[in-house]
Amino acid sequence: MYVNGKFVPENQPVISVFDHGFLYGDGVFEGIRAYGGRVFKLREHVDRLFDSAKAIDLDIGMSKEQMEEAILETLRKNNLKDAYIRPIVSRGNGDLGLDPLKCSKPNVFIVVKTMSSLYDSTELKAITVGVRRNAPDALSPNIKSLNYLNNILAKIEANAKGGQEAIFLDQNGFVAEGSGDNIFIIKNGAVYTPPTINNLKGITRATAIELLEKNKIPIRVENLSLFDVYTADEIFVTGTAAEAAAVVWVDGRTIGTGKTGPVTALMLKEFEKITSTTGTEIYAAKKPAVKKPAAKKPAAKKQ
Ligand code: PXG
Repeated sequence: MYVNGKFVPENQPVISVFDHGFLYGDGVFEGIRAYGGRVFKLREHVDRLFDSAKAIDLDIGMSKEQMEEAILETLRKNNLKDAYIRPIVSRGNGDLGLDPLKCSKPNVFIVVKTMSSLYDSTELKAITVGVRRNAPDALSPNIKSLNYLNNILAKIEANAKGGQEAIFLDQNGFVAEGSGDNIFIIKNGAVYTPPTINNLKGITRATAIELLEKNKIPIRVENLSLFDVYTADEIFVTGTAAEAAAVVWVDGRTIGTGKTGPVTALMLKEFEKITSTTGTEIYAAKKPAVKKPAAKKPAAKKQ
């Protein structure tokens, strides 16, 4: 993995107990996927990482180009073509007090892993959880921060109530998102998703909207209620880890036919197509010098 400009074995301890990301969740992260040697929506993820950092007044200390190159180089060092990529930027080492001014420089980590699918099935049961999504005026859900306790609480509740995914409502009772994915509802041939005031500006969400528009399926961004969830013809969730998955059961109600519906099936197919044909090449032809030595050491430790 990448740690502040160096590559180190992934099992090597690299973080201090004084790191404010560890102590307070004071930092930001991204979750990115590579498919068949290409990183999907790399620039969009790096843009969001920098926006999250800006929102918490954290200077990452490197350019977006440098961040992209560090991500690609970490993948090359590990000879990965299909991977889950986790850039993490914490406020850095401080003291046991809250004051971020005590942290002189951020810590930057990039962890890469082979990826297996998130859920056992692409037909999920979801539970509307009692815990509300963080209010935008408390901790904006647009910030992909290292403090995911709100999401973990939702997941705990969904697990306890027999669901594979949680559905969050916001403080006003509007549908927000899942614990790690955005939500789409299909009714009478049109697709609906909530505005991003109460959820993460998902990159898969934006891709899904583009794909729906390309297929001339009406897509409307509006506030949704639990009534809309329970009476939907289909529901799907989107996320880098989840990709697109059907939600076929919510709080004891069967959604539509209880199987993956036609719009969700189309999205799954379109998503497979776009992830396998687009993205930033990891092993671009202009970098043969990097590729060669990497191929010579098959037993290299994972970095
Ligand atoms: N909402 C939240 C709260 C997320 O964390 C998404 C939506 C989807 O965004 P993208 O840009 O990926 O389409 C996310 C991101 C996990 C896991 O293990 C999921 C995410 C992040 C970290 C871990 O399920 N999803």
